[in-house]
Amino acid sequence: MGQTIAEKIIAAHLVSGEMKTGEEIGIRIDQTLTQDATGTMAYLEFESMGIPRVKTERSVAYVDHNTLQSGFENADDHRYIQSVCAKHGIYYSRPGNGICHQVHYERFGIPGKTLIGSDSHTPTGGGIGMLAIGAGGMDVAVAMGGGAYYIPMPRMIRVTLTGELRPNVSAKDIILEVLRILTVKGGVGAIVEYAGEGVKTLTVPQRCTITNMGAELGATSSIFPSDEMTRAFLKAEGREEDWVPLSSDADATYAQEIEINLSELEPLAACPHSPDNIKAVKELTDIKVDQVCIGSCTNSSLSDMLKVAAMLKGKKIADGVSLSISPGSRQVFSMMAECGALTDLIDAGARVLECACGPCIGMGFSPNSGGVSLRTFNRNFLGRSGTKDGQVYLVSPETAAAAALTGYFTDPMTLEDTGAIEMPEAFRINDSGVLAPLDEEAAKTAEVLKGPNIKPFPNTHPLEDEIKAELILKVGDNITTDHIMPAGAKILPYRSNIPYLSKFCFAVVDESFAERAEAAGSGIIVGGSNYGQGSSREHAALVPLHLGIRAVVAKSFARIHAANLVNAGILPLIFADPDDYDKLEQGATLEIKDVHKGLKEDKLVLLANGVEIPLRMELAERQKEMLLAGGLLKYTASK
Ligand code: MIC
Ligand code: SF4
Repeated sequence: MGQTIAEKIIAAHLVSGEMKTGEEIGIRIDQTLTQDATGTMAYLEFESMGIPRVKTERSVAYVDHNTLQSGFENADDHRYIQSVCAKHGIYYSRPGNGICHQVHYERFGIPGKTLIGSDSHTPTGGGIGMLAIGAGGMDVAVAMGGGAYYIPMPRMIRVTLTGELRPNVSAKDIILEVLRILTVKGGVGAIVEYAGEGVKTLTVPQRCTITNMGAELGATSSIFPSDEMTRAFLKAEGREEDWVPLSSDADATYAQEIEINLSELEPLAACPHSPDNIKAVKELTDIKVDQVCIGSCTNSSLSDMLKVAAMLKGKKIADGVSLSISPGSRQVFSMMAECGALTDLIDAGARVLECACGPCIGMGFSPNSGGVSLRTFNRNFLGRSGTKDGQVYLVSPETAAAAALTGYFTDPMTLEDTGAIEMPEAFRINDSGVLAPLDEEAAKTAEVLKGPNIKPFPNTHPLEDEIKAELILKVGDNITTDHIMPAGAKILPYRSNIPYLSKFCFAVVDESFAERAEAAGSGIIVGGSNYGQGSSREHAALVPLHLGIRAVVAKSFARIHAANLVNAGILPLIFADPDDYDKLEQGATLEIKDVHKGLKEDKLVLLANGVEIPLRMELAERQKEMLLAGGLLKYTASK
């Protein structure tokens, strides 16, 4: 039987399990990436394994999230990451060198290879034909140590693209259309493959915009074929030798198929506060805009920047609008400077920020109270911008530039077409922002530098046979990790200090949560469907662990978060009948008996005021053993 692209890569990397949808498989990992906000934890975890040198073909640590040093904390963390990389064989991409996903596909990604990264947008690499997956820091640490990465074998979705995009309609509109069709839950447990004649019209950076935002579908990954377009991109990066062709077999089968005619697509926007709340831009034109932010790992490539510069050239942004531009990488930034596009942006009134995540993770540029912010980013969750009542819309660079000019939501198709962007045949290559690790001899005596901000991990517990705890918090559907463990400029410096971070746990939902949980000593959280969607931050599991959370009972879970809970030794339990969710009240005392036996048999019963609520689990045998041992690190140590 024929295979899809992802199935071919999985088959070539399979170390355990059978490739049957839903069954756990282990795959060998060729490359890893981390970023600083999840990286400190990942490297502490790696160090605790006592392995002198990473066993991957290439591991890279990026510093791109915490680039505002308003105290010693981030600077200490960066120094720690740099020193740990030098010692253990990891490449270190310095702050200012760019956003991890952008730099990785420019400089390191290779079609056909596997990549896991401690960031949920790692699937960006699918744009050059990698099997790239977001994971928790502990899983990345294990992969750096040569261990396999485990996932349930995904089902395959094919999105066939026909036709060609019209002027001022862009790759962002394609993925927004996919989000409209599939929603933020539609990709859970799936790999989305793009196929059809339309694929040939999309450049690698455009493809990477689409695979990047596949994370918002909840998908395990997204992937494009590796074709002549991929080859041309790698050639322009001076890496043509890394190219291999990759495509699916004609008789490959898919669990679901979607078709999108690019010629009919129009500019779209994801409205507050969810990436799947899609409307056509032309329906929104009476909305006045306060802020426009262009950048992030979704839309910060050279072609995105040149398009915006062309639209703004010789013009001024509207008086009521504040415009930020964050180029995705030093390569993009220097090429913008070289060709004069940067001057056009500065002259038009843009505020140019450094090559980093910046406003996307709430690092500055929070909108005014109730402010409307149009962003080329990938997430518009409540409060993520740093302004709780901020109204964030996700749009293409073209729609963003149009609004910056007029001060209102404006369909860019109604503006004069500035024409297609001419891309250079070769990109400017300057890898001075990446530091190679020390050689093995020098590494032996190299020191790892830890500052006082780095606190030890929370202690995990072997699983108790009986859990009796208060239902500390009951939340609804689609709770994101930004709700559980918010980010932003005020809190991000403490990503290696779990006790301090814990004060902010669930603060956007219920400010008293952390205090109540700590006072109770042990607790259970109840959630709706798609609990834990969004980022890969394992802090959304480690912090609840620190606060005594023993189990989360939900209608369904997002993949990375469920894995992070298990890695932290917290039980992710599912209502056998989703309607039972309504029977539970915050504050109730909950009991689960015979936990060990129930875990073996995949069924447990929750007792709430005499009412019995049947629960189920979606756990592999390996994960059950891990829970019994008290999480991934204890489990690994016991082996
Ligand atoms: C995000 O976009 O939410 C982040 C910040 O990049 C996270 C990682 C983190 O919380 O550090 C992600 O996507 O995994
Ligand atoms: Fe950074 Fe935003 Fe991309 Fe996350 S989504 S990696 S915060 S740019």
